[in-house]
Amino acid sequence: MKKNYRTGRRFTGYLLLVLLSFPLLARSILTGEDGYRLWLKYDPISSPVLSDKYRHQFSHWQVLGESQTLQVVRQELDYAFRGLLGKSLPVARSSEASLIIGRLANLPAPLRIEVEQSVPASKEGYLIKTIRYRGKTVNVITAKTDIGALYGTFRLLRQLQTLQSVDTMHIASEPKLKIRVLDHWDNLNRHVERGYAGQSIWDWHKLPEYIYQRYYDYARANASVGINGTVLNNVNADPLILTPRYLDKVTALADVFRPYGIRVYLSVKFSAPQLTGGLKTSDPLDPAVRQWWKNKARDIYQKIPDFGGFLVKANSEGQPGPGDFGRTHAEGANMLADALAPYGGIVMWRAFVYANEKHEERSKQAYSEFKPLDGQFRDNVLLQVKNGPVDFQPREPVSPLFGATPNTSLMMEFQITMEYLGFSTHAVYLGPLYKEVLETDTYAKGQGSTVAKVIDGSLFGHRLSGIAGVSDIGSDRNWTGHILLQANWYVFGRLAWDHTQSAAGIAGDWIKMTLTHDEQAVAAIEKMMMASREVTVNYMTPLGLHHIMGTGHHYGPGPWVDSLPRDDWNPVYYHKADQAGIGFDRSPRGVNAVEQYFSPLREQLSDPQTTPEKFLLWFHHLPWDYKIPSSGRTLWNELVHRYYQGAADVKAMAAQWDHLQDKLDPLQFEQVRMAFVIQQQEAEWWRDACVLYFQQFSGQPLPDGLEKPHHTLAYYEQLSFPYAPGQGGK
Ligand code: BDP
Repeated sequence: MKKNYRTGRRFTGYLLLVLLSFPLLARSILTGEDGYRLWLKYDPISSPVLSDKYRHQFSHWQVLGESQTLQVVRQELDYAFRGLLGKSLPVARSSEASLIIGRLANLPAPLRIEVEQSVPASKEGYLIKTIRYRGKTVNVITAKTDIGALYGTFRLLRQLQTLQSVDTMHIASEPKLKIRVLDHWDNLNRHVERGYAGQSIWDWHKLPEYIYQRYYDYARANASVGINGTVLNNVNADPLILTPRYLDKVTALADVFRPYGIRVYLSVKFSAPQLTGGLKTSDPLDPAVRQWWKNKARDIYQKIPDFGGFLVKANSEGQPGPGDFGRTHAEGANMLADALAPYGGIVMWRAFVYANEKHEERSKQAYSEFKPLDGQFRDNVLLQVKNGPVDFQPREPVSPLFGATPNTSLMMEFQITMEYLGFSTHAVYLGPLYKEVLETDTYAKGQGSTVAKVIDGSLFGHRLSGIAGVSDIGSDRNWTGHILLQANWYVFGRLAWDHTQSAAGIAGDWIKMTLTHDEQAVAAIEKMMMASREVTVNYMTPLGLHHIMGTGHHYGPGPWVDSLPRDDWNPVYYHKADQAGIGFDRSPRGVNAVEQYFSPLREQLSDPQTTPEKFLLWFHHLPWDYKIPSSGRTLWNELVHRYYQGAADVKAMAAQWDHLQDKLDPLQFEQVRMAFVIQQQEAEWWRDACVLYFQQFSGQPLPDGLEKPHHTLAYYEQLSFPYAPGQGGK
């Protein structure tokens, strides 16, 4: 009996183990696309008709020339054809080729004469053209440079990846912005400040010898969307990066990236001459300091002849800068610019400055600091301005600096990483945010003076132009911690190349290249992506609220935080909720931040009635019973409505995703599904915490019929997250 009993128990134990491990086993062998291949999957084209067509059209191909870049073209094309079309297509001699790729100068004369008129003037532009040549149909990809030919090649591949017609192609394209960089906030210990996708992809310890395949794949992905630069290290820079040992490591990466048209840049610490150079000062007017930077530039260019230049965060959030020596930002930037100029390098000098001593409202400080310096910067300096005047919030009006410095080239700084938008578990497609900013009219030179025209140089006739995106890339298998967030890297690159493209169109391309070709699924996911940013604004910071997230790590809601040493680090400073109402009065009756904008924007934003609702509480402190024009609701009811709507929309998005399961790769599906579980919880957390907190001031009930908050306000206030990822200062 006893034995039986024990056997029985063992049997039950086994059964339990088998039953329990079955789902585990099933999960553990879930195979599929883990996201590593990004949008360059090149899986076989499912339509046999199209596949045949492409095969026929490109039956024999030839790349003219032998540079490293053209080797890359050959490899990519062969790899892509093998994947997309199921077999290698033969490489041909010119006389029989149906696809010819090469720099204009390398084309046979008759072919060159045929196409040269249509080749874009810029060095990076390309032409893809189907022509009749020697009695045959020939497709030509050509450009002024090999890099242009590489961009053209990726463009052709996109036609195939998105199943477009290639019958008679005439695609001419060139970038609207010259400098198109990713800014990595990566520390030398591989911690990524505001990074949510694992460690830094740069394994500094193993460089320069050990070169991961990932470095090449990073370069391929960037080149495929036209990103032509990378700032390898954090703006809160470690001075060690400029020491010979690290420069050798940087050189190794620059060598990997060069054939892909990607230049390497470094963030530098302004006090490096003292910290690593042994000098007594870092005063930009001191001859020894100036010489130190000149020598440093010379050393760098000896190793990296195409080095891009420096990115500098100075006199901001504790970073050293020219102000420490009584000098202006222009004097600081120009010293570095002079050191780099002989080699063609540039300085990207950040305008994200608010730690000065003026005690002026934070949103006004960058303008006050830099506007008076307009015209004082060297030609090879770009002032790098964050899109909004405070800090990468889910929504901000544009920085008033755009358009305010006609004699200084401004570049855009966007955040791609999701510091203020839910880290790597909230599905937020940033295309609409970028477009909203780029299309905003500054009225700097009358109507039509969009931010895009300011930064592309066309408004004021600047030669140098640029855009930077703070990268969301890490060493996670799927690069960005969430498959859908790969789209933000992608859309950043595509808009950097051509800001006139639509966010929806780019999303559509990305979905087809990354997720599925199923038409219904593409349409559903595109719709979801396009709505996603507004959804998140609603459950985090509706109606112009901003900077009410948890302190330090910026994870989750923290509108109650009021204990930080500087006023303008505290969420209470930004929402200013009290019994009378909520919002920050930046109108002429308040801190008058609107004065920094051009007319008629200034007047429009001065009056709540003419201020777009999305910016209402950014510019105005309004009573709780203020009537919201579009809905007729009171401000309190509208606020609550938005919070609830945002959370409900996330639920709907998650349900929509579940619905698409059989149209998607199992692994991609599952990754996003799990992230949606978290996003739903966190959207409700945001909603409940904010509504309860603001309710203390409004003193009004929740409108009828709404689900009760899950916990008390006290519960939300005591939550703490010491290990939230991505924090600064690590
Ligand atoms: C803030 C980030 C901080 C960055 C800073 C910057 O919280 O980690 O160092 O921006 O852009 O948003 O310099």
